[in-house]
Amino acid sequence: MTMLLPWLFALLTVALADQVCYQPFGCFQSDGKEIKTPQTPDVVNTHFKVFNRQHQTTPYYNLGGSNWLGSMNKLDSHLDPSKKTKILVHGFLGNGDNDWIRDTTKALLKKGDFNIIVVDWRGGSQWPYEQAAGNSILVGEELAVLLSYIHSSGHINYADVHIIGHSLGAQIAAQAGESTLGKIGRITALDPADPGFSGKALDKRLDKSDALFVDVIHSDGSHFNLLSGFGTKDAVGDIDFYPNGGEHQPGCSEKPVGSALNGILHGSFGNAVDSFSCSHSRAHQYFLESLTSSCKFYGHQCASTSDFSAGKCLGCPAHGCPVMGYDADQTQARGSFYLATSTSAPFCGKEYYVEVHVSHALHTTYGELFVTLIGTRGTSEELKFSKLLRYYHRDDVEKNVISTHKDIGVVSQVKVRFVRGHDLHALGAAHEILIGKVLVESTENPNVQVKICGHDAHIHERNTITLSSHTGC
Ligand SMILES: [Ca+2]
Repeated sequence: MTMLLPWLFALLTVALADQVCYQPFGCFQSDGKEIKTPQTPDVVNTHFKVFNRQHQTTPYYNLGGSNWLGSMNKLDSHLDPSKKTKILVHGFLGNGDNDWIRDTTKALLKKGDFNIIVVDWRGGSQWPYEQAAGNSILVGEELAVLLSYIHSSGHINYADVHIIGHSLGAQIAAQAGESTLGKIGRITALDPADPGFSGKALDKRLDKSDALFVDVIHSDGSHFNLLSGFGTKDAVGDIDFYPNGGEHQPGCSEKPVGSALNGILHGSFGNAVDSFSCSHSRAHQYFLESLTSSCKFYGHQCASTSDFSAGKCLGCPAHGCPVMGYDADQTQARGSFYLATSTSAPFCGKEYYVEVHVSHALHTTYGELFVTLIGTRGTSEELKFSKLLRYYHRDDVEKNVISTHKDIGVVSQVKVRFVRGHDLHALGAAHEILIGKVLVESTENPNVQVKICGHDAHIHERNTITLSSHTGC
């Protein structure tokens, strides 16, 4: 027994060391892996900045510093209780001056006469991720304390509060929603952070109980590998949108280390996260575009990415498709919704379902295809058709939903370009691809399919051919 006592003492010390308490925000534990205990509130140094239509670029009031709890009444007096409140929260490596926060603030104020509060926790959002993740839980509790105060003073209704958070900011929104006594109105989670949160108990991560309505945009849900995959793939909201499958966004080359270093070297460390993970940042870009564009990101209910790519979920029901972004709350639909976007801004476009049938005569090759659609109303930009480099065997059929910048009407011709891969997989692969036919349909009219025959046309690597025949295949 006496031998055990030092052991017990050691274990107790570890347990205590893995918990910190910062009243009135509560006590915080490490999970021993991806979540460290938070740094002190002084280090995290959270600021709450109030903006409105008269003060869109510099804060009307900036609450922060070591005595901010004693000054909550001053923030309070800068809110208009007759207006709804939008709260913006940045994520890992971000800060309250990030372009997307500034641009979204202005776009929201154009949309409506809101109180805007920007939560700036740059003191706690930096490397390493595990520390930022731990700090985010403290920031969530700080926000909950502030909201509870403003609510008790009669300056907001919880139901009129809408928190928009990116990455760890979405988990901060969840924590705040969890810890306020009344339910807040809405959380828009922009690629909510995955490591340290996915799979945890509901009170430790974003879920649909954190607000009356929770909408989620998944843009970087691939498996986390320190370079990408920062977002969760799990459906965690009332409504979850998976643009382009939700794992990897078209137009993102995902060369994170070099791009991030470039950002840091050029003094834009705060924006380094944007280059660090292009797909992760697309979520807030899509949300911002939903505020400023008349084009709608229509989502199609579907069981999986592969079903969507295979054209099984095209079209919209009679009551319409839900819309990703700001108008996501204008629907009664619930579940997982899929859509395609363009590869560059503006991202919202016109979706087409395309099938490429490889010829029976093909010798196996390895590469990727790009297509340009030519229709009655114009020509699309060149669109990346293959999601990744892949093998093409004889009689293969590749299916995908792609999005063009503009409505090109009924498609009559298609240009196909073949780019052969040059890695080890390409050893022995043919230097050309042969096309049997291409089928195209607009997602709005899934019953109208255009067949364009390839007649086993050969496309040599890096070459493009235009197909326009509609007979003989
Ligand atoms: Ca929760």
